Amino acid sequence: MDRRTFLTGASAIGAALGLGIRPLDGDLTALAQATPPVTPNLFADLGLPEITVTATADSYTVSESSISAGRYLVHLVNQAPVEVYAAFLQLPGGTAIDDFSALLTDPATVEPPEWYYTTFAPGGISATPGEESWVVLDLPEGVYAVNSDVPEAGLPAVELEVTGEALADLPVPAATAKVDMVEMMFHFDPPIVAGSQILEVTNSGEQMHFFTLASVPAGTTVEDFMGLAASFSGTPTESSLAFDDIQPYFDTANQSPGTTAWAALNVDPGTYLALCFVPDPATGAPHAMLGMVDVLTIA
Ligand SMILES: [Cu+2]
Repeated sequence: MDRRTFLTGASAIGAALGLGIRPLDGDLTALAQATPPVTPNLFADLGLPEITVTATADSYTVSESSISAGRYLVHLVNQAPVEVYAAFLQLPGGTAIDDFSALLTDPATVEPPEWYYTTFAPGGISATPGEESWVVLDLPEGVYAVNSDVPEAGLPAVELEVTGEALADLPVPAATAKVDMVEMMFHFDPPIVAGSQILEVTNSGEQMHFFTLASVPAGTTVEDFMGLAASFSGTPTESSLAFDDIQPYFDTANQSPGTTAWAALNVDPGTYLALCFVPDPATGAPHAMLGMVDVLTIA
């Protein structure tokens, strides 16, 4: 269910970024991923209950199957050979986890189910092969599909039942960087800096959003990105940015309007694109193509 493939289809640069598709020659060579530094668990002192999600080449497991509503530290351990997510979404009534898994793992699936961008999604985090990552999520009552969000991983989703009401007085992670997402922009305050930090990710908008950082060469501009993106739809471009210049670096999962999640982020100094590829329901265009893209110079 990689939103860059299953969820946006092959219609956009998002698909190209996610899969390493070269639109001009059709070569499916995997895109080299920049190697982020190891991210420590910055939430250990909060005393939050923990959910461990472990991915291997052929299994995807969640340490809990039934929990009380509340704020959780999600620990993703990726022993699979591809990047995977710990992504959470509520299954609509009547949708069986096996049916969702079948969609998730079917390489022929190119369109998400209609409910995908309107169901409740509290967020999530990815990890590169061999790495671990941490994110704090609020999980209200409901039946969730915890999933790898990557069809290439071929891993089934896992059902997680959440019951009851969360306590009112929950520990709040001490974020030193914040990103707010609305249509169609990011607002960074305080900004992301180099090194380890807690990044608070809030969706104040009306559509689903997520936050992705991709490494790009110094001097890259939004216009470079838009020019490259235009070339994917057949428009000749003068962009100095090449497809191979964009390297996935840090990914959060879909978040519904009104949600906040806290991710542990460790980032090297450099130049990055902030991107969201959730498709706009009215046009089908990924949010990045509608302006939800920024260049961040992180020092
Ligand atoms: Cu968005």
